Amino acid sequence: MRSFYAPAQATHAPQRELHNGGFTAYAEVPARAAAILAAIGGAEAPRDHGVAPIAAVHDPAYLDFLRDAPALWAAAGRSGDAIPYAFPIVGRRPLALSRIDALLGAHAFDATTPLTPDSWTASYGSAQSALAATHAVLGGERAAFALCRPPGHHAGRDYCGGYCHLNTAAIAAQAARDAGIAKVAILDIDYHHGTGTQDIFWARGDVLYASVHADPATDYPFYWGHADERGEDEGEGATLNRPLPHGTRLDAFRAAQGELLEAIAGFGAGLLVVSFGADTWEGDPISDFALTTANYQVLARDIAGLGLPTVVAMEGGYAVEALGANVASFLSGF
Ligand code: Q9C
Ligand code: ZN
Repeated sequence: MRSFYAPAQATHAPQRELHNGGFTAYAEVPARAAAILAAIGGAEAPRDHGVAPIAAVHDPAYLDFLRDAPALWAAAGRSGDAIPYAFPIVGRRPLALSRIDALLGAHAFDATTPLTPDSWTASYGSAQSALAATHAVLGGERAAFALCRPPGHHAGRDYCGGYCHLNTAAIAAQAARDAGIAKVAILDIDYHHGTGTQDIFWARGDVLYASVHADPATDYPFYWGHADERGEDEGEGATLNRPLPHGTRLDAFRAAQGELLEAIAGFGAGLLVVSFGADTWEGDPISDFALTTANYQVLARDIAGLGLPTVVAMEGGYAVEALGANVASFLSGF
């Protein structure tokens, strides 16, 4: 399978993250990409498709923010990574503030996504990998893999969060729409619900968002991904959520994914984007599902059974020692 990765994606390397009330080492490390590359035998560098397909999903002011925030942070006399600590909760009036802390809070839904001077370049490369995989599939490849790191599915139109800055799956789906594919489906099987992807396509009927994930009653991101969230307006019924409990194994995961695959088949999608996270693995350090390495091939075979041109976009997976084997197992199912 053709795979895509830009070397600049390795440059984003925050020092630490706020985790359960204290600072811990940042889990979303560059070594994740190196482990995957080693297991799949390398990847092609993506062609540069420019900023336009990114701006088709994200607000221009947010893209400016991602580029400028680290310099504003340094100009405010701060050392280290830029981290927000105050947020405009729902109901506050929109204010155009320029103080770096106000900008950070206005463009993030959590405090676990530090920005470094390299975050923009790395995430831009991650988005280009998603676009290259999408164009490979549009050009006739049965499936292609975008080694997106930093990941993307928590990033919304104008906010970052959950280690994500640019929503690579959404950028891929939108690029397929803009290339003339009338309906696109996104299947998200990362351990965490894809907050940003759901928000981006919430009121749209042309892109189906379907996710299996840990129940947000117990797990991050808490405020998104409950079973009764089904989209609105044109998008009513085009968001599908299947929250599952801690300890979930292949049988229950596969059954939930199977329901979503049936819905995707009925939707009439011309292209599928899979947000694939290996943080559902039994040994993941920040997650609580119990899939095995071999299980990923089974899940991928079920997905491949749809017969749709498929873009696989990497999301989470934090057990670096097993990540390469887990990704290779999944890709082997195609
Ligand atoms: N105490 C992705 O997998 N931290 N993002 C959770 C739990 C954020 C995961 C903290 C997890 C984000 C792409
Ligand atoms: Zn995840």
